Amino acid sequence: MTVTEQRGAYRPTPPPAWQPRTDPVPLLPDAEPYRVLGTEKAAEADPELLRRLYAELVKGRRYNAQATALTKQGRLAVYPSSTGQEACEVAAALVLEEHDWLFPSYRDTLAVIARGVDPVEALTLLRGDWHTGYDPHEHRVAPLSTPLATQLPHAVGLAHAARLKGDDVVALAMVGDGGTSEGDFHEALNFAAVWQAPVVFLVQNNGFAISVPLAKQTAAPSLAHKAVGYGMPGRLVDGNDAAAVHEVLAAAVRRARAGGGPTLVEAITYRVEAHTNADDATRYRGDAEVEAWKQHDPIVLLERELTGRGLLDEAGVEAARQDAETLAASLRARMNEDPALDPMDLFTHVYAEPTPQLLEQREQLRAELAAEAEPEGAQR
Ligand SMILES: Cc1ncc(C[n+]2csc(CCOP(=O)(O)OP(=O)(O)O)c2C)c(N)n1
Repeated sequence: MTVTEQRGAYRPTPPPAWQPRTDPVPLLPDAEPYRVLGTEKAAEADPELLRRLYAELVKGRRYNAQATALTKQGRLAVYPSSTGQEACEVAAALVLEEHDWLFPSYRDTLAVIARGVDPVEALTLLRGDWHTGYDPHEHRVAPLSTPLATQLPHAVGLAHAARLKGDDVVALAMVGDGGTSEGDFHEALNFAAVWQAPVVFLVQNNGFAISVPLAKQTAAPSLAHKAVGYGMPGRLVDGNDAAAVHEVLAAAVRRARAGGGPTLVEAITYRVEAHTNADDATRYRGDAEVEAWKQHDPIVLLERELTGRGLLDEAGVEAARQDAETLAASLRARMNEDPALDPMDLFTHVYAEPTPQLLEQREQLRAELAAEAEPEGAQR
């Protein structure tokens, strides 16, 4: 038989040991982001939960505005506003049990305070003070992470360890669309799926990584599709629909708690403000785009649903606004007090056992401070 005849007769068969590891079809995200508000599904949502979400969204929006104002007054070094993304922030916090863990990024202050962290302590890092500012163990909230995606392997490690110990803990880790390009994102998702760790990954796709639009970040059909490559379900949700985000995250948390493994949730949302107070967003995007997203505002969507169904009246709207004003007033007053800082704290908690160099530097600073504290003329 000639080679050509052999080729003609060749029937490809898979290598003997090969079979698909899992059926990819159930892992695929839906074609459209999941929505609840303004659809028939809204009737099934718990009215109490919707009202709670609403109150937190209104407070969150006011907190964002106040924190941004504090940067202009020199009271806060930097603030990455989550205006427009409040539904993701609040749903992520409310969906967890007290004994679960939240792993936020620098943009997620609202999720952190909605989980119970003191609103001023949550800003410590962004104020330029030392360390995290709050005790991560008190409310089970990891430090706000500035290095992109590094919080994700931490979340996986904690969740996996908890499972090994038999603790009923779920970790919810938040990351931006830009963060999905980091190696840490890949490593975290891979480990989580291989170990079936009880983790929920929430990607807030807000359109930009500073000035870099999503189109330059990935060629994937959606960020949720990335889940399939790791062997976990990917879910797409309207990130401005608080009821939908809560429902999708709640299902993912239940699945993780029951031993079903991790889920990747991509919430489609929009960063209405600039990246931080140090950014000029008009240099890379137009007003028309921002305006279009403002028409799909998370607070308006929920308020319309609640008032339309008689679950919220004008007095309720006013009460939520008043609560938000009280929070903002307290934030203003407390942030306008100069924090009492001890420069020697610089050396605390760097290492369990300070290095000789650190000890030497500590003594240098102590001597400098003591010399400064001496009364005028005493040094001459
Ligand atoms: C490892 C790392 N690389 C680069 C940066 C600089 N940086 C800070 S924010 C940012 C954009 C992140 O965008 P995205 O993940 O979409 O989150 P968003 O700010 O939109 O919430 C970059 C590149 C960083 N903080 N960490």
